[in-house]
Amino acid sequence: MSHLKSKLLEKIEAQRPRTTRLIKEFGDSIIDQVTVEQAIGGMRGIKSLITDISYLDPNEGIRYRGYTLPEVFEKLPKPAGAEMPYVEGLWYLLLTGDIPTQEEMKEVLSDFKNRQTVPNYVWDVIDSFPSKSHPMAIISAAVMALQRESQFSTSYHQGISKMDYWDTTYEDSTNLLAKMPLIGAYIYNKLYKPENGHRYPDPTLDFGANFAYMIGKEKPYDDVARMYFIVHADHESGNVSAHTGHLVASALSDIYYATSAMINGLAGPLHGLANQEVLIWLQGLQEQMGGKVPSTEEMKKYVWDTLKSGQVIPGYGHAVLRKTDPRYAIQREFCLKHLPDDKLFQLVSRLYEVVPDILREQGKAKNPWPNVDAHSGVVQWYYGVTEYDFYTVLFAIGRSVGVLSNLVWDRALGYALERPKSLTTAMLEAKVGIK
Ligand code: HAX
Repeated sequence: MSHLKSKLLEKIEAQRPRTTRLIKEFGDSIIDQVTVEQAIGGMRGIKSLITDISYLDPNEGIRYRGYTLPEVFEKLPKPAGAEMPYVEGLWYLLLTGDIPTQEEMKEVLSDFKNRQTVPNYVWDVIDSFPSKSHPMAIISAAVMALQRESQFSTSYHQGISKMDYWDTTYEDSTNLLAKMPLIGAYIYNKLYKPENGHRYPDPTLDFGANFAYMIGKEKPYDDVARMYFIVHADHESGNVSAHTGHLVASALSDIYYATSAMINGLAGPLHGLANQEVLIWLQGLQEQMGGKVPSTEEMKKYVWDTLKSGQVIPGYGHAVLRKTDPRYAIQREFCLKHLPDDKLFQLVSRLYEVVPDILREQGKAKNPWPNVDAHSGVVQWYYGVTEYDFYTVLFAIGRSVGVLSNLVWDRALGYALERPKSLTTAMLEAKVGIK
């Protein structure tokens, strides 16, 4: 057993009695109440999911295993000469709660390399997609095709003990995660850069650098890729992608079914696709200006026109956050260092000075501040990844790190089949006294 896996088992064994005790001794304790508005309004804020992988504070933003994002970037080991840490190190951190040492890091890196072989039928599935298919549909299908490789599914049907479900789920999860950059890069090259051909990973490179290499990008895009995958990895359990993954896996569907489903949820414009929408929206502004830099008044008008036409301002607002997203701030810092004079970056920065006041004045959005998606497209665009349809695929690769580590823990702690209760409208009316 690898060091990571044995450490994980230790942590699982230490954690199990805590979960059992909570259910057995405190099962009836009340942790929240549900209002009519919450039941109709997308269950916003109801405390009914458990994860130790990450926690989202409305004001502070996300913490991974207790670490803020700046701490994660500072503490995780980095490849020699790199500014951003190993994605594989984040996998270690999310699974165990510990920052890997250099020695531990080496083992995880080599484990990932041993799991990179993608069966040919996956390339066939990708190749068979008709033109103009969205890359999110393609990656979802590619992950789905891999389901036949599931060790969990095989061992479940052989009758393994519930206590061991985590083991094959861990194997499946690491197997899939190691392949995600290869699948993403193949889709990118097929759709947008056929001249790159089918690039196989370089065994000397890590997760982020290999992705950069396979899509034909030079340094510092390897750091961009690492940063991008890490900031998008996890946002606790209630967001659409993480929750979908958890829900599907709660039926003991294996991680391939669950990850494909999480990708489908991420593909919506109110969730992951917002990063693509931001670029389209920014380009709309630039087109309207005919190449001229918009004045503050012109930007204000564009924002108001968007709102008046009944659309949302993409990249702003959040269901939980009430301050500027630290994932936005990290990307902004990167831009200040690497592309301070970029026109698109400057436009995004100037919009920051305009949009929150307008959203406040409009008085609808509970959070007028930017989220991660307001910034992510700008960085990609600068480094030549201008195919904005693809941005959510990058998000999906990053989000897999968080969702898959959650799924391993779901199995380890024996989390139950999800099955909330629904009411009819008439029942709800009767409950509040409407006759
Ligand atoms: N522009 C205009 N109106 C907005 C808004 C925005 N950016 N954000 C919220 N609102 C509106 C909502 O549409 C809602 O209007 P109605 O009452 O007419 O339905 C009202 O303000 C209250 O919404 P809320 O409670 O503040 O926000 P929700 O929790 O319902 O929704 C969303 C959160 C992220 C979906 C929302 O802020 C939004 O649509 N933002 C733009 C899309 C976006 O950036 N999505 C990415 C979010 C981050 C993420 O998941 N990334 O993957």
